[in-house]
Amino acid sequence: MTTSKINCVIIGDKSVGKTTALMVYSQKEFPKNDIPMTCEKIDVDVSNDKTEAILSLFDYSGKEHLNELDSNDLNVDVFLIMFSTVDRDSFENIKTKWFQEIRKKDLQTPIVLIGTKIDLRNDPNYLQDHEIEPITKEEGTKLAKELGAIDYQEISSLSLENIDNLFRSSISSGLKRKIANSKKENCLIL
Ligand SMILES: Nc1nc2c(ncn2[C@@H]2O[C@H](COP(=O)(O)OP(=O)(O)OP(=O)(O)O)[C@@H](O)[C@H]2O)c(=O)[nH]1
Ligand SMILES: [Mg+2]
Repeated sequence: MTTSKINCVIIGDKSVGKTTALMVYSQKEFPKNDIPMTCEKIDVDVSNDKTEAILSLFDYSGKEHLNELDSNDLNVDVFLIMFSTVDRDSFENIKTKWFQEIRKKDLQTPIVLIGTKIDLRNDPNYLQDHEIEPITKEEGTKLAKELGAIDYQEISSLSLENIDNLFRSSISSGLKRKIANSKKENCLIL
């Protein structure tokens, strides 16, 4: 059995919880100590009975621009774009910044849209204290459809809600993309 390598790039505004989500997925608990700005790259063995696969997660700081990233060299199989469900600016920036930066140079690679920190969205005191109008599941789903994202997922790294499901679905999308690409390459050789 050959091992597939799925390259997954995670982007989104500063502080939406990208690094935390990766750390929680790979370590299965909310980080107790300070969270680094990025964990740069984590490789997770996601093999099962049928497939041997490594998921390579590339983490970028929200300060960066995708233009500055070498996404061609990375051979991205799936992009995860994250916003915080309790930060409307981060939601608006999906459409005006992150989505455009991806599609400017890459029309094909699948995108999964992710709303983070749903534990805070479910906390009426937090919403009231910070005068936040949270982003609803309907709004997230609508934006994902509008942008042609293959999936919309909501997570909480604090309660671990939906974390495994998110990465499972991303692996499956990345693998499909990889298989489609390798078929194309084989056709070219023929
Ligand atoms: N309540 C709650 N807090 C979270 C969650 N995920 C992350 N945080 C907190 O949000 C803050 C920012 O998290 P990071 O993971 O550093 O965010 P980031 O998107 O990597 O930010 P940059 O690297 O600056 O782009 C930290 O204080 C985390 O503890 C969550 O699901 N729930
Ligand atoms: Mg980070």
